[in-house]
Amino acid sequence: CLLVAAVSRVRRARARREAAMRRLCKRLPKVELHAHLAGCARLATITELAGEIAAPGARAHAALGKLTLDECFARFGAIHRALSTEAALKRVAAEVLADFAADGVRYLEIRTTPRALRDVDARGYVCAVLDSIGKFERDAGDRAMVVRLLLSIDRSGPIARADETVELAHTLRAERADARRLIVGVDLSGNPSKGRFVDFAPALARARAAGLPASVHCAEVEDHAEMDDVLAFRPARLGHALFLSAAHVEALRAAPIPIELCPTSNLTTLRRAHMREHPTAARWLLDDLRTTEAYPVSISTDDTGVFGTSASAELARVALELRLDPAHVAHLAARGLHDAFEPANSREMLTLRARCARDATI
Ligand code: 6MZ
Repeated sequence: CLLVAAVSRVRRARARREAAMRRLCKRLPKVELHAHLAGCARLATITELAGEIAAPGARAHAALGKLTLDECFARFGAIHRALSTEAALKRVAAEVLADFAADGVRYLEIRTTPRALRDVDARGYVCAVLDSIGKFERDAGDRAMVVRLLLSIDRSGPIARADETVELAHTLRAERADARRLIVGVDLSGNPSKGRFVDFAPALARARAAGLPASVHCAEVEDHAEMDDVLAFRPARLGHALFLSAAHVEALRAAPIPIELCPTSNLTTLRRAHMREHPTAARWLLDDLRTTEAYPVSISTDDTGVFGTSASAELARVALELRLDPAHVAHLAARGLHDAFEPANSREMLTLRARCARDATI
């Protein structure tokens, strides 16, 4: 009887500690560098849009749980079928920005793959996203959240489309002042089992030459030869970076490239249960706790809708499972600000850095 009482006291204390950590993670100013627009669409909205146009398969989006990478990509296909008009895109974009801001994200780099919808072409798609960001800025103000945009290149698509996306970024930046300010980089993503990095490297290099740095999804599946190519290219940031050889780890330690770590997304597709089994976290975050020599890692959501998560939930997951202390959590929450594609000395960045420092009290 005494033992039962002691166990339940310990459980209650743990539940209180966890609730306090979740509250802290929600309250802290956060930076989100790796979020795909369509993957962050609200489940309810996609289900509603799918109902409107009766897109077969989109309703299957409802069941969360263990997803293989292939199942994730089937789900993106279903979301894309539901998200098929300019109005739907603007609605989803507005909701995604509102959700991140409400969760306490203060700097968001949202990324999306330009594509033709039923009523607009790829250019119209990007313009609709820019308009949505503009509306958010007018309604909420950049005091709420600074938003920037990366244009994604889908590695499972044709190389010609990658060239078109880079071209589109240049054209829009030349023609629209908001595009010049908001489009700050490109991303290479898409099904990692399809396409080859080297085929897309020339488009990424052209973007870089024109001032648009790249974040590259890499080592989401095991392919050491491709990771060699990615490291030789030296993108400005790496997404995931899960399956690395000893030589890759050594090269990154010698010359770090910031890593965007997506806890729930990775554990789901790797079918692992605990952050200690997360290869990127175990290698870079836990090491840093021991050495204080911080490798540049930021915590991201990847796809809040598909993985049923949020920026504060990802931070809390890392904090609780790796038993981080509040000071470390506060540091990690806004860590990504150092690796943002928005220039470090821009007016927005200077204001933001000061504001995050002020609000990151624990
Ligand atoms: C690779 C991913 C991804 O661009 O239509 N995407 N690519 N790995 C991941 N991890 C699970 N999560 C999302 O958003 C959806 C697209 O983002 C990429 C895929 O290309 C997906 O189709 P947008 O806004």
